[in-house]
Amino acid sequence: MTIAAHVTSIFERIGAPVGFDSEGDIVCRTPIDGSELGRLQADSATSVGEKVGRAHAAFEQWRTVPAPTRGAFVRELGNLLREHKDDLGALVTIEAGKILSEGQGEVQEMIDICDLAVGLSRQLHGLTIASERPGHRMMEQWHPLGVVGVISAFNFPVAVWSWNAALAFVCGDSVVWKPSEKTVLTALACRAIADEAARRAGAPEGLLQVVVGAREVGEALVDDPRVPLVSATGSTRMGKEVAPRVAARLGRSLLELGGNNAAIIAPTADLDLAVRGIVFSAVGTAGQRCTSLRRVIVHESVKDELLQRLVAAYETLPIGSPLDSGTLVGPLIDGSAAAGFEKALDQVRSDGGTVLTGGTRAEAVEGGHYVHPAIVDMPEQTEIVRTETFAPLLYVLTYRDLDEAIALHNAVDQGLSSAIFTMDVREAELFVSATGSDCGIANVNIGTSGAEIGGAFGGEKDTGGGRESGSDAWRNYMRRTTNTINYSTELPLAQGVDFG
Ligand code: UN1
Repeated sequence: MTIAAHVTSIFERIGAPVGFDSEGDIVCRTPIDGSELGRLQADSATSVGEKVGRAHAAFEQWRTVPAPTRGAFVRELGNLLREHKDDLGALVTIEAGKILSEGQGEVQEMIDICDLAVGLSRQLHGLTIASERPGHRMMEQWHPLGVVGVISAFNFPVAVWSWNAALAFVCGDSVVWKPSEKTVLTALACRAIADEAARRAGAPEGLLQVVVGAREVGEALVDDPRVPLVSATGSTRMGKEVAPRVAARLGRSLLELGGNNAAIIAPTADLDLAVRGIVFSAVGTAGQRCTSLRRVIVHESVKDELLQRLVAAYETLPIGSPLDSGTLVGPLIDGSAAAGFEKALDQVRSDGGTVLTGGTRAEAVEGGHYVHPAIVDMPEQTEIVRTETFAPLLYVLTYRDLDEAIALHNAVDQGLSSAIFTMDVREAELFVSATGSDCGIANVNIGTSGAEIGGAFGGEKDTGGGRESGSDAWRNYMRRTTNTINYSTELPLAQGVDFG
């Protein structure tokens, strides 16, 4: 079966036509062999406006539905995702190029956030606060916010959408989703699944709208005053364009941008764990996660042994079609990603770095852009090391004392994820303390990628400051009201003001 035929049969099982249009200007491709899967019609600024209007009408109904009943819709969504896990996972593999297990893992991440959201639908709570006035009570309520704009990236085409959408739905919001132009098909499959869940749960039509296209489509969404929250995942450059536009109309943005994640390998590190953690984080999804490990900061006493073991592990990595079950490294998303990898390696060489393994093109599947993941030993943290290259390129830096390692660790613009491998409790605690890692995620004895959905996900500095997924991230999708209720017959004023 060709990959295109595989896609058609997946959509048949999901129960929705893909809606290909041979005249369309969006070309859907698979990075596996670069082949065209079909074309789709892009949205225009006008159709984006219409879809925002439909989402807004759905919101006005949805906000009147009790939150636990809204949870029933998300439960249906989670159940349908369970049913279609293999197919949707395979579609992620076909469109984003990640291996089957990671494609399915992404769908599992969606199922998990749906479960979390269903529970939350009975726990959307505010505080009761002591009033300074007799016969008064103060409380907070959290109300639905409105239409949430979600802009997602190619590398997590569905999970990141679901972190936003599952929470937004139980919070009483509707969603207008602009997926990456490289992964439109998975978005259309999710919309079909969400529409079916809404039918089964009796939720209003139009709660999820998908808009597809390039820059002007994103701009129409970002600029629309009916969208109080724009949640955007992608490059720091994209975030720096989106945030001021949203701010110009005093909207809110929730940003999850680039990372330049590092792991410190201390003298007492369990090297078996460290090697496995490093390889998964640096090479998983072919180094195309925002949480991918990009820098190893290793103590000089364990450097030789660590590098020997890492290089040996890298040299046996199975590279190939992500549809083959034995593959661990699939393709990069496109030719420009591969060119970016090669360009970074040229810079590494002129900065005095030594390529220990990889760094060349891999002959895997004709038409795809496959590379041998690279490890490079760097004499210092030059500009290229401080730059996020979205490919499997791992820099090695060496340290003598932990303060120096933490300083190197934090001396980059991004602040998403981080790790330390150590058996020394003082080092571990220092790393996760206020003077340790400056990232939103700081791990001990596990790698930088593969976070669970229960924690808040996101980071500081150029990563954009947003927190999505678990913990109290749901509050982003609601508006807070403070209510003071006077149940006395007097009207005392706060701060003791006397007004006659
Ligand atoms: C991303 O790369 O945008 O922690 C998200 C992880 C995944 C999510 C990554 N759960 O690696």
